[in-house]
Amino acid sequence: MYRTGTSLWVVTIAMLMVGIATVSSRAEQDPRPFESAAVASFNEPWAMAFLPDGSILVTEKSGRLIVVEQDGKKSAPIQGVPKVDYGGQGGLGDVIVHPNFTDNGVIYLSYVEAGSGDVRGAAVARAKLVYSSGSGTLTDLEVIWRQVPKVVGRGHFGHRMAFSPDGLLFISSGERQKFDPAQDMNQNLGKIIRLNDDGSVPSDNPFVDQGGVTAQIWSLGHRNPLGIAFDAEGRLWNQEMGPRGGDELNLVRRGANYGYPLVSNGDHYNGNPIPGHDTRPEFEAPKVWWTPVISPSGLIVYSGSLFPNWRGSAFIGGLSSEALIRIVLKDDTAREAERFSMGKRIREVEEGPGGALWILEDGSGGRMLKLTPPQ
Ligand SMILES: [Ca+2]
Ligand SMILES: [Ca+2]
Repeated sequence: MYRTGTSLWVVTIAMLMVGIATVSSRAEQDPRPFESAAVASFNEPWAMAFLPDGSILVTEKSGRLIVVEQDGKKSAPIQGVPKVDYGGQGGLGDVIVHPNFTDNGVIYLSYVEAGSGDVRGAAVARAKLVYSSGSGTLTDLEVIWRQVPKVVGRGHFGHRMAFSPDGLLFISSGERQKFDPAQDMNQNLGKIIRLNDDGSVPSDNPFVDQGGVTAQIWSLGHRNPLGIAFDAEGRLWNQEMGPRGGDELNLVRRGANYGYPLVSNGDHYNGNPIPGHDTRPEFEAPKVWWTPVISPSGLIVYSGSLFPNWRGSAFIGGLSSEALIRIVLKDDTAREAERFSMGKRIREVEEGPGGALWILEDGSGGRMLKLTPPQ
């Protein structure tokens, strides 16, 4: 009886294992909806932006800005990039192109700027890119925004940028791992910032009457927002790294408070609990949140025609999750729809002309990959 029972269990377990193996090999055989081609590789690439002619601006964290052709041919490092304070999470950060680049040649760079003493903060500069046949320089460089105050440490700069459809410049500003600044209206840390393209403050900002850096603030209560993007309806989304747990995707509304550090769906790294978003409904709750975390970096809303099923979806790069994550946005809701394992930390996502999806791997030797539908 005992032996028969054991044999039955052995047979059952063996059948289960065959079943699992079958399911797993089926999953592996499922064709991915894209092919991936390596275009170029970099030293700690951080961001990219397409120029109107289809070439790509790429930043490397140590301070290099490079123009890359779609066949992978790289320019010499662009001259005139501001000196960056490189270390930890900081260095050269985001790059975006002015909506009227074709006429004015203006680009924007975010980077970490040293202060006097052991303090630093993110800054944004705009400059004209003068470029031809493999070499270029920045002219008329002007620093138009700075994190206030500069503080010690080398984390949570945020400093992603995006232009709204009506031509205003949005900057995500991290709370520099100092928690409380995200709720302090006398600092621009832990906020999303809204400026005119020259860095001046729009007269219809929500807190414009309060003056100072408060006037720059569009929304508050953010932790480390490493991606901001507008959807086809002109709505702003941001993702941000949670603490231990609680990574977020938020729909960003004018003047709203996203709760950090008073609420989070994660806890502090030292183990101290943080009340969940559901305890304080006056703070805007995330539309999607992740525990375990994905460690989001980069955000786009796809609008191309090459992947028709992806139109209107958001894409987030995953650092610790080593994944590309697709999120369906529908009205005021969002949900993770697909997660593609990429085997590397993904730092940046971009949509190219023609609708291919381009991504940057993180770190030394990080590759630029072009994703297109399978042939
Ligand atoms: Ca980008
Ligand atoms: Ca939040």
